[in-house]
Amino acid sequence: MKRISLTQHLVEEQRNHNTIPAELRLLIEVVARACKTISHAVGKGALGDVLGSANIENVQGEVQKKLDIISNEILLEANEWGGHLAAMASEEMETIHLIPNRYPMGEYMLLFDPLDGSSNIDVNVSIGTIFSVLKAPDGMAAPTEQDFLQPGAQQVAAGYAVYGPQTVLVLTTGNGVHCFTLDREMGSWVLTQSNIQIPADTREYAINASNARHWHPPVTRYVNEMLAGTSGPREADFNMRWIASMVADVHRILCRGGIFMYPADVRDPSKPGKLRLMYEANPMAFIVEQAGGAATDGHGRILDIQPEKLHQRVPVFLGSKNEVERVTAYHKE
Ligand code: AHM
Ligand code: MG
Repeated sequence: MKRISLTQHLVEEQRNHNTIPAELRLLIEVVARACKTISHAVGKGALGDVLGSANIENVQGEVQKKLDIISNEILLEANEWGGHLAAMASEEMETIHLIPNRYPMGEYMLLFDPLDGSSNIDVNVSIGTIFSVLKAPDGMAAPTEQDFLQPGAQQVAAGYAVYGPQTVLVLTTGNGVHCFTLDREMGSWVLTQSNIQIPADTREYAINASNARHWHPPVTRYVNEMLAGTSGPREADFNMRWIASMVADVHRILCRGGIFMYPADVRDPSKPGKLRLMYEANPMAFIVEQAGGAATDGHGRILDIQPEKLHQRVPVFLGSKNEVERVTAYHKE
């Protein structure tokens, strides 16, 4: 098999489709390199003194793990000096991170969830990094939080890495979704799947069912109909999977189809769901749509939402198109 490296893929995509200018290519390669470093730290586990809590709360009010902080630092340091970025924003930081003025400023803005699936870090279950790339508004002098508040449809690139039995990087620049596997001996990303397509139909769903008593009626109806199996209105049996790492759940859906849900519920109206629009929902929605799937907040397309706050939360329904459309239709009835 002829091996195509991430660099070769990016160069060829630029040559053939003109979607990856040099600065964006640098950005993607720097993020991919940072993911390699994070993968290495994750893989050390107890041998690396990286497990456990850092006993600090982040802006979301969640206690940070040591690896959350380490991964955040790795991404910040890797991306500061290249001249490709104007600013960064992270799920783990309250405010945006400006590029120190000893370095040149570029035209892109990078957002990330440095280590998604934090509750799985200490128990050796797959976790990952999610990232999203926006263009700085024309004529922007000093970046502000406001400059980041662009609908997901304006992303120029998005991707995630999964640190699991294999370390993989999944990427889109708006021209399909491609997967690279980390060759751990060589330290290089090798293209292992191009133009991934999510099947439109599925018999597999993912939701944290422990919240069932708090769900809104359309979600309860949708899940109950699946639970009813062959004798219910769907006339089919469904399987359930919940890894509690969005990266790993979404990756499974990219590989074999499925629907992933983190709905809003009747509890705190100021927290519609758990997942964050800018660091989780938008990049995953971009990837899923590019793979032929769909992503909504139960009402409309996630990528069309005009963000109001950097850390805003959003309900998420994504994956196989026909199922996402069905649960979205239930919200309209
Ligand atoms: P995190 O970014 O703090 O890790 O939280 C996001 C994670 C997602 O990866 C996952 O889908 C969800 O939280 C799991 O939630 P729950 O704890 O309700 O199972
Ligand atoms: Mg997360």
